[in-house]
Amino acid sequence: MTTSPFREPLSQKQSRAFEAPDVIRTRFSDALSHMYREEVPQYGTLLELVADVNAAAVRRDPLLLPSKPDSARLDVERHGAIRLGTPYELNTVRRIFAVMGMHPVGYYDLSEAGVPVHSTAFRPVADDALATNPFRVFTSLLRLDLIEDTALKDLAAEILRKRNIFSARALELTDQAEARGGLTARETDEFIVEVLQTFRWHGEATVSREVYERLRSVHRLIADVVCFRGPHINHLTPRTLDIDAAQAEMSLRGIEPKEIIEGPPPRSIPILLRQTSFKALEEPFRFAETQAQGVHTARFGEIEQRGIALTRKGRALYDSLLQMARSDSEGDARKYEERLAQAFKAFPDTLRALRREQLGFFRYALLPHTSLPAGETFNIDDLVDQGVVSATPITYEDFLPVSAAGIFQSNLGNAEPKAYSDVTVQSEFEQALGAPVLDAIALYQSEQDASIAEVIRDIKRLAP
Ligand code: OOG
Ligand code: NI
Repeated sequence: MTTSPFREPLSQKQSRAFEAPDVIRTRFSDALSHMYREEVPQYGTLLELVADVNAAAVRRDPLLLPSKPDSARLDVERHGAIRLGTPYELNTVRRIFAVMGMHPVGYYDLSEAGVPVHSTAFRPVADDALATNPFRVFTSLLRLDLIEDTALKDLAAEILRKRNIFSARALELTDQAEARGGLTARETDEFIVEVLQTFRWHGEATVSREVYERLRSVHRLIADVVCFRGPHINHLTPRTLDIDAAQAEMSLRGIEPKEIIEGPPPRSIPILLRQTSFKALEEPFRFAETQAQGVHTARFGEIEQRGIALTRKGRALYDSLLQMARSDSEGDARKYEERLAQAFKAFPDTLRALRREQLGFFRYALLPHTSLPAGETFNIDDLVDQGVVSATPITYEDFLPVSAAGIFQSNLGNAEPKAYSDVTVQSEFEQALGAPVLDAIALYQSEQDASIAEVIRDIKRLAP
């Protein structure tokens, strides 16, 4: 077992009477998926499309199916996103997700890209929890401090102060889970129903048309976060094995995808994350007071393909090559794709090079029936080259700030983004959250290190 420095706080205290956090997470993710399919029927189309594309991809090339544990979780794998308004909301959401074995990983500052939020991703952390169900929620907190108009800022803060996005019972059950160390099966049933309420679409705004329009004219995102009774889940993203095929198939099934796929270009060895989305749909709602009808666009669809997690060195190379392709704003989407492909020629594209140059993370394991080398010190790369040890890419479980900004922009109607000139305020975010965010790269590193330590231990134990 991996000796990750991170231990599930709940499982330690857990007794047999409690449902495992993995089970609660899977049940919640399923329930959310059902609800979202009802709310946004195109999401159902997306799920069918991805299932078809994945099946076809594996038929064409069986090697495309990731090795375990990735292959086993593919059918249940998805991520969602919510946007919150206050520190209290973020703090409480953290506590709720902890009950499901999900913890904040990473800090994403989107203000540089003209989106007035900062974010984290709640996800499972331990490798066995990830293997069971890697459900993640990209969670953003609105930054009212970036709004210049003080009167409007105060108004928004006042509206947010008055709302309560959690049911009393959801809060009670969360307290209970923390105090006792878990939830029973019956409490879990209730917890899921109650927490789902926070994520659903509420067809009534908390504000008048006038206030909605005022907030919307500053930034569409601000109206989306401030004017409703809850942080409606705004997308749920299934994972595909072939995003280029999925992108092409979207148009064929009457879904209009955004022009470019975010992230790295197509490669033989996928790295990090590639994503595409379709535009937000128009949903009717009622304004407060007059009950007049309005239409709001917030919820959209997204598909993603995941590849190997990169080391700090690999990530630095990725960031610089992406920057190179993006710095030149000439031309259309096709031109951008060409520049991207050109720039990424500098990124090694074989497993061996990614491993040898320490660009990607791998999980190592001793292969059965091999003759073991003797000795005191071992070089893991040599052991792999000698055919004694296998190296399986570790999947990237996180998000990418530039891609996330692109996704935000496209569903906010491609308004010309203007960057907020501001320093990153991770410490403020963590204060609101009530906990530090975990460092994603450190998590991958510790998984890789633990697998190497186990290999060496095994060799020393088994070698003649
Ligand atoms: C979140 C957008 C970011 C992703 O996959 O990068 C995201 C949002 O629009 O609230 O989900
Ligand atoms: Ni997303």
